[in-house]
Amino acid sequence: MKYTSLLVLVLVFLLPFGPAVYGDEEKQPAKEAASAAAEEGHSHGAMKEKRVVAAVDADGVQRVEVVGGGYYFDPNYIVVKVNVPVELKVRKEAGYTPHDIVVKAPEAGIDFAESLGKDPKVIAFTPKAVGKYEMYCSKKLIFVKSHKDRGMVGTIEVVQ
Ligand SMILES: [Cu+2]
Repeated sequence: MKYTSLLVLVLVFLLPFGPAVYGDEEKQPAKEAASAAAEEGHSHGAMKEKRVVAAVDADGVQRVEVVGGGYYFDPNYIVVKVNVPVELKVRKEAGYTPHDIVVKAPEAGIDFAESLGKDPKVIAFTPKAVGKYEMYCSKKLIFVKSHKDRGMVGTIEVVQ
């Protein structure tokens, strides 16, 4: 009962404002807005670990591709070597909901917040300190749980 009212609330709230909230997707039909909103209501993002150990390319750069979507990062556990340059090639799954990828670990030389688009974007950094650092999506719609709480969260582990 509670769940149904929440879903109705989300739908009622989003339908009229959908295009305004997601300014970059104005041409999406309202029908998709409704299904996107419905996803907000019942997704319980699987939190399975998808681990990748970055390989060092011939040019000495560790490259990892990351896809973000509702509500996951794939992979969501990325192991990289300290003091070796990293390039994360990030993009968003097809669809309506905006996502980003954020890591705030300036003490480790990792400090970025990038919106995800359908076209890949490269985030470059060189990790300076061994440790585990959280990556997450900072998006949140009013009245519903944040994307992070729904499973858009993961770890960058920097190893020796
Ligand atoms: Cu997100």
